[in-house]
Amino acid sequence: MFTKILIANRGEIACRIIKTARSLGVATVAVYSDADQHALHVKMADESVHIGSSPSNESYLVIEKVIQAALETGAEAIHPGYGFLSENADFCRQCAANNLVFIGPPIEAIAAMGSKSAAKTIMADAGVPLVPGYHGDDQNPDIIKQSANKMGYPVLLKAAAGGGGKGMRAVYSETEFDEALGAAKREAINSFNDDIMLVEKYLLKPRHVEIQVFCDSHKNAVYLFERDCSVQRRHQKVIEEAPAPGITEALRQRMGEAAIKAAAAINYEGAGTVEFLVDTQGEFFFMEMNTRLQVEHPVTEMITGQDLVEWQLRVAAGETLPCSQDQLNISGHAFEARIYAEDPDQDFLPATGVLKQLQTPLENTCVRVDTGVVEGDEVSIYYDPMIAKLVVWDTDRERALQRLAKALSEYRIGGLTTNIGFLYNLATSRAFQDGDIDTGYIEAHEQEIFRQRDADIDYAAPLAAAAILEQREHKAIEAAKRSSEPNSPWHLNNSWGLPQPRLKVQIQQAVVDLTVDSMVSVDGLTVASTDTGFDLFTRNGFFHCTEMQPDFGTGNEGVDGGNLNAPMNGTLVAVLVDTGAEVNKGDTLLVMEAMKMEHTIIAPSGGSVTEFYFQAGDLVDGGSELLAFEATSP
Ligand code: MV4
Repeated sequence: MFTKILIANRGEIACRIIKTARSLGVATVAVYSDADQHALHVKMADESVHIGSSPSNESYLVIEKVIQAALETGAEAIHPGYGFLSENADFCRQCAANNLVFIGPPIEAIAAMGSKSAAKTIMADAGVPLVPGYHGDDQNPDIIKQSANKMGYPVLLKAAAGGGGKGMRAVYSETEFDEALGAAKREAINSFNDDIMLVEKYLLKPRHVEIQVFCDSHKNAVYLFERDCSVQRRHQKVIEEAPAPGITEALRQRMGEAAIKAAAAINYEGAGTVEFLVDTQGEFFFMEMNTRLQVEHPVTEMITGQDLVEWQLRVAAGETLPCSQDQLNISGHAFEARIYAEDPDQDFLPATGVLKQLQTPLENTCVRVDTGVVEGDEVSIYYDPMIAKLVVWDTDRERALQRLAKALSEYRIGGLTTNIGFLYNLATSRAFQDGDIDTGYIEAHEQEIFRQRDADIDYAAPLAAAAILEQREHKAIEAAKRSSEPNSPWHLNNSWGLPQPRLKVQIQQAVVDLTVDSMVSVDGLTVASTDTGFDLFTRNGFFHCTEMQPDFGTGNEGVDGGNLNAPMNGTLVAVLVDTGAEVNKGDTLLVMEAMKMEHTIIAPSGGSVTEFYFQAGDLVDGGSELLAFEATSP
């Protein structure tokens, strides 16, 4: 086993790798950019080396700097994590040239999987099922079109160098073909500087099911079952799970064995993921192979009880696989939700800012939070705005999903916008609970997930009122405890002596006026205070709420020049105009404080206050006349 390794990454995956290395007694070296000077992964590592300024292409992606950091600290091996240099064949070469072990697959395997077309040719030769199509070197448009016509439409054009849906075009008829091919090639050139195209039969409503494989340098290979990553948004995974819903033992074994064949075809070593599309008939087709540890690997760890980073370190150090295939089993069900600093209501615009509040759900054997940030850290513009991966396990899918929803409702993040509400709505949506998922899930259930429907407001409004009154009750009790007169009736907050309390609340985009004639208590309701109001997590989904000052009016609406009464018991805190001074309709005359909120009393029309009956600091009973007002003649 290694004595010291360098982690060529940052954030949650760097912290995660350091944890396992530490458990194995392996010393760790972190690398960091200017922006990550105080980052958690730097604090966790035994040593750290500054490698450049904040932009990734001036730090984490600079091969020479990473290699230099490893050499100067005496690290024997480098773990690349995912992203950054993790699938960069040149980086692998330079590690080897400097006698540094690259904790990952051989260079040839990375190179072989770098092109979708080349990968498909290798897999076809290995007997791994492919989607019907063409992925040849002859890029004559007529050849590609003939293949499409022969397969029948719809077909999918894909860039061989592509990924994440870039350079991909669906074609529904021959008449569309030429334009679609041109567009796909232009996008491919712009994105990858390579416009080699392949064409496939377009599978409708497919599932993205991937198999975790592991191979050592002694020709041993196992699969650690599957993960379902179908729930994606614009080719970014949102929630992943293991095992995949609805996959039979027989299909699982067939896919696992096909994945092993794929790995063997490229003499694979280390952790790898073979991605398949599964169609509505239960047939599976090779999509691509990832030659790195995936972001979503924790769900596999939760159902198998294996530490995949430990496996990586052992295999890279020349050891044999820790388990044989018959020693691996699936236990229970796991989900991973990717918590992001982004605004789902602004088309998932990345959010930046300081994490003023950051409290994770209580972690235990069933709840795991992989994160690279702590309260007070800044989510910057330089890197992927993932805050954490929330991973949960339970004995079956239903219980695991309940645990996910509960954990999401317990997450407290303040200071920037997150996707937690979106994740909660997704996790509690009916079809997701039923396991009825495919790659189009989010688009197909957008209304339910984004919950912009006003209909929900009727459901949420009384809950919001209950939350506010509950919160006030709690504050009143706390205030009484701190008071020299704890039994004073002023500390009561149970609408004592008040007319029906009125509340004004913004719920999502709707503003509602509420007269609350009774507390509403609903089981399964969680209220989370945030810096912009409070969040309701209910069985009908997530609602962000902001309390607004209710418009109490004057109590003398329609009475021109009438006196103005106190809308409720309270304290007069400020008189804002002089007696006799001319005022306009709507001008603020005085401010009261009641129910821990300020209430303004405004001029009902143009005119002047002829007399104030109270002064600042006075306690005022609800309904008392506050002042005499003389309207100017219309
Ligand atoms: C497909 C497909 C349907 N039919 N290929 C999307 C990006 C890349 N991973 C491959 N992708 C797809 N390839 C055929 N022949 C549908 C997708 C697809 C998809 C696949 C997995 C997860 C999410 C997806 C979202 C949109 C489309």
